[in-house]
Amino acid sequence: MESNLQPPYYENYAYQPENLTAPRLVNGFYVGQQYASPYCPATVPRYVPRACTQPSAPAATRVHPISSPRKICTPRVRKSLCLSLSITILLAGAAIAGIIVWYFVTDSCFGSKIRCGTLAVCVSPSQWCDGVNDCPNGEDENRCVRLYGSRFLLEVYSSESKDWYPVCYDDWNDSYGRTACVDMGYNKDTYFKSTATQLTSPFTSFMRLNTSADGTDLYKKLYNSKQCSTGSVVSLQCIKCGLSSKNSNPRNRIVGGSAAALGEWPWQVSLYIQRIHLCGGSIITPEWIVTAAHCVEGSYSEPSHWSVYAGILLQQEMLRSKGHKVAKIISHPNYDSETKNNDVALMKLRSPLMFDDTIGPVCLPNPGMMFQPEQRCWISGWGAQRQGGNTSKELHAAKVYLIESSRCNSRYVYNGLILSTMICAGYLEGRVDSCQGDSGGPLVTEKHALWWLVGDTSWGTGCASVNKPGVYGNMTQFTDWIYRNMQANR
Ligand code: 4AZ
Repeated sequence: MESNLQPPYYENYAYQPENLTAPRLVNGFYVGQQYASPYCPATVPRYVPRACTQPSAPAATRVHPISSPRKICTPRVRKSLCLSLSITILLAGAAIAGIIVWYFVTDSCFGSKIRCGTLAVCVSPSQWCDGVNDCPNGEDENRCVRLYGSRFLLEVYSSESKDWYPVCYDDWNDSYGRTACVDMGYNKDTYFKSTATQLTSPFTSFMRLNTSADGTDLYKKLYNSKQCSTGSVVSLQCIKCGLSSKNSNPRNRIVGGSAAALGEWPWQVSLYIQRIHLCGGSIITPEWIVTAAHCVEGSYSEPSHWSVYAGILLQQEMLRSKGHKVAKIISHPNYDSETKNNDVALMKLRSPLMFDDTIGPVCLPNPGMMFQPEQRCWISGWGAQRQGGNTSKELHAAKVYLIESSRCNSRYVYNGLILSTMICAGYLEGRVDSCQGDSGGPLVTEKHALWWLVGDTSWGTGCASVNKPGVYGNMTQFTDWIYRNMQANR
């Protein structure tokens, strides 16, 4: 589990117009709003040859004057020459040692090279997604596909032009769809469907399948093309997600919410430690739960201590059943317990959940998805129904609205504490909010008849107080990290 972003990476940010035409990347990098990325900046120093070996013999033995006339080479001159040579060699040695330490401690990928996962192996950008495994674990051939926007447009990264392209539906089939989903980090068993989508906007370049090409590697079969013969591109859904079997109840009775119905929020889970509900979570695949990093901090990071309950509304019912055991907990490596930056974690279950009307995954937001500045969302959980209260006996949910970060960061609200990995939702007038025990649980929105995970409940000053709305992990910032970890821990 590592934190550095690896191209071809793709971040999506809230509050951006969904643009299906404009290229999102320049030279393989997102050109929209960026947050400081620790990943190989363009300005890193160019590769410095490391073959700077020094003779290991004492400096004095290396001074061999070709001819040393006795008059010049007096003992005094020889002594000072030796001294200055020794100092020079010592300084050079220290500099080389420094460079070597720096090389291993910091990023060893000099110049424009890209690191293979967490290994000290680097490859050039043109080796990424070129159909050849150049990294020891093949990391350069993972994550070469992404789904773009709310219509799940399949896009493939081209190592040649260092950009993402939609894929022509010509000759596409479910087998290719499954391969692309597995590359993203999904299990092949969750594969849902590939559909032909008419592009409403003029793309100028596509990826096309050459079915007569040798081998089974999807990426070796793809080539750049100016058009698709069918005129349509692939829309790919790797999991049937975001379906609620009930229309959400618009009554506003969490704090200020109302009791939920079974199947209304089928992705909501209750996370238990020793028969006590501690946090909420959201199902994203049969095996993976998204929650908050602060829920699994310190002594709570031991997977065997946790039980996960899905498809149950009442806490007393959970106490009567066994729940699902947790195999692995992965906390965001850049989670900061002080600032709550990157407050997200993944739980991998020991056995997969069986999906039905009451248990099912929420959709992870795709890059390029737009949320309105005041998008209507919902929060749910078994958290307290008032500040300082007990966790609630039944699942509650409430309607909240996103609050723009500029507003949420204003002096009277959170005065600059809202980072790009956070998103505010609720009401500045108070009354409705998440509270203790809702942490890790979902902030969702409905778009194009599907429910999407916008955030995970993270923090706030009190609950439902004036000018102190709930703060959630900004899921659009975490999807790449989530896929990368699902991929690496399958
Ligand atoms: C908590 O401690 C917590 N009002 C969750 C949400 C909020 C505050 C605290 C937001 O779990």
